[in-house]
Amino acid sequence: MQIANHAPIPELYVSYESAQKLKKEAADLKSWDMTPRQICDLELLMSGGFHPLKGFLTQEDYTGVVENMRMADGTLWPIPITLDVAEAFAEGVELGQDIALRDQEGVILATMTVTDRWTPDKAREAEKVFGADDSAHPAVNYLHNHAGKVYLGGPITGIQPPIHYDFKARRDTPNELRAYFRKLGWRRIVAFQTRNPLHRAHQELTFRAAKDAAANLLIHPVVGLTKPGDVDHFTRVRCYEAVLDNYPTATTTMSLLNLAMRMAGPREAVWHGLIRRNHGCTHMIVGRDHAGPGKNSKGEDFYGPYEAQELFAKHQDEIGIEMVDFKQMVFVQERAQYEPRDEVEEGATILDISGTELRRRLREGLEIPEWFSFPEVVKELRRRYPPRSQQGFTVFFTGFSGSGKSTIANALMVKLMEMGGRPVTLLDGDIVRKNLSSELGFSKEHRDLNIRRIGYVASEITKNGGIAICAPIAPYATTRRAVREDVEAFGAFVEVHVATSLEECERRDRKGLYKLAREGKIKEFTGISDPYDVPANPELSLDTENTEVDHCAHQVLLKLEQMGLVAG
Ligand code: PPS
Repeated sequence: MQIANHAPIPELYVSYESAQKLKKEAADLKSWDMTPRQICDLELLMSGGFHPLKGFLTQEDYTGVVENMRMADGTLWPIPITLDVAEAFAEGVELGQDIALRDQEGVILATMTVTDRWTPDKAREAEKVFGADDSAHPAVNYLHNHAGKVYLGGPITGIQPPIHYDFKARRDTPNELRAYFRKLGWRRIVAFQTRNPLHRAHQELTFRAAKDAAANLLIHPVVGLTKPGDVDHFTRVRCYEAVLDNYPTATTTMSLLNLAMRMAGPREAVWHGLIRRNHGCTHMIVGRDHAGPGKNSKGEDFYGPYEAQELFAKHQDEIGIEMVDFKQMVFVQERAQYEPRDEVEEGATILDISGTELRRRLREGLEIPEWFSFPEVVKELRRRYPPRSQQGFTVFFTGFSGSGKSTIANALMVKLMEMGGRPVTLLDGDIVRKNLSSELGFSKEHRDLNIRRIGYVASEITKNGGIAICAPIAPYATTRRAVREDVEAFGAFVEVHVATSLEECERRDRKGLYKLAREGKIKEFTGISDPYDVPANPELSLDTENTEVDHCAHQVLLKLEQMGLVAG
């Protein structure tokens, strides 16, 4: 049964007194520490955002949802809301048993009576729900590589909502939004779902959509989990707040939705509609490629551009919300204004900046014109994505003992400090072994641990805008690759192979270690009695045998300049 948009929606919380009591009792229950995605799902289950669901899906409901988007009783529901757990945990749960659901700090948020436990056919779920069993789809990747093997289902008793420390005043439950609409006398409300920063074209299209539908506007951005690689929600919310000032105050409001998106295109659009209906909206804007996951492993789109609109339209009455077409707005140069693309006069000059082009301009510190976005939004994005020459990065030297890594790394550090701008940290092999890894030896396991620690520190430095210079032997290619991945999540990783030959290192033998290694007095010595994987594709390879240290460091600087990491 659908609930009128101004009436309250059922929540799964018990009263305050019962919650206090239940919380104490629940401390003795077997408990499951939920993943970030499960916490998002639980919040919307408890608040009524996922109404009419009463808990994590049972097996029968799951099968119906996967196979034909319907619960066992026929209710439309397109996305499986499942509690995936580890096999070992599932084995210890009996049917009919209550379990406690905790957040990542151990706070009990709810209890669940486990009525169902089963091992799902994940390939089938991927095919039916996401359209293909292809791990290029973020939700399929999650399903196969992150989600537990077993699903538990059953009704939830809500104790308290997950705790949020950020943007508290901007988060509303469905009933809070319904009450707000009721108070303001808003009876027709268009929702705009988004996971991206809003620019002028979005402002124009949402404003126009609301005007066309003779409705008020709810900007309803997702701040739970979105597509990997998206602009983080902290930055986005600051951007949204700036854009909000550009709407007439009496017409528009914004609220943050702690949803874990699946990027399931058409099914996701239907799901978004149901969620918005529960939040008291009457209309929703659905655009081209709504909630699209990007390209599949063959480089093709997962869904057709209008599939989401078609599926939504088909179920519109049942969803209980009217679809508003997303009009693509473009800037017409001659008229210095935004117009729907299909209404632009022939021969007019259309200006547009794609997402890729915007990222390039941010990266290179290039101009982003006023017609494209609001100055406050651009300022926030520039703060978050400074040009490469202001971002953190890591230079990772690798090579034999005595190859000259430390000497060149030191020279590079001094040169970078002379240039100024960013803090520089040297993580030299010997220094790290003294301060971070003093308990470690030179077995493969210990060397890996040592390098992973260096990688972790370097990635933190990179994340926070500094320069990390690392200079360990780092003999294993796989470990170097893992460090590269850690660092590249936040900035550039520049691998420099100090390619001094073993013969030359041994000839120099500055610390007298090669002699001891040859005599067998030092075991597992790199190059003598332990392996060294020569880097296959380093950003730079240095020949120290015929080149001065100063020149080697200068070559690294030139490489950094070429990569745009330091200003030329
Ligand atoms: S690793 O493999 O990256 O963890 O090594 P690293 O932390 O860079 O430490 C290398 C320095 O330790 C000294 N040393 C040895 N090196 C290699 N193998 C063995 N068995 C060994 N035992 C001691 C050596 O002085 C290395 O210093 P560098 O600065 O590389 O010359």
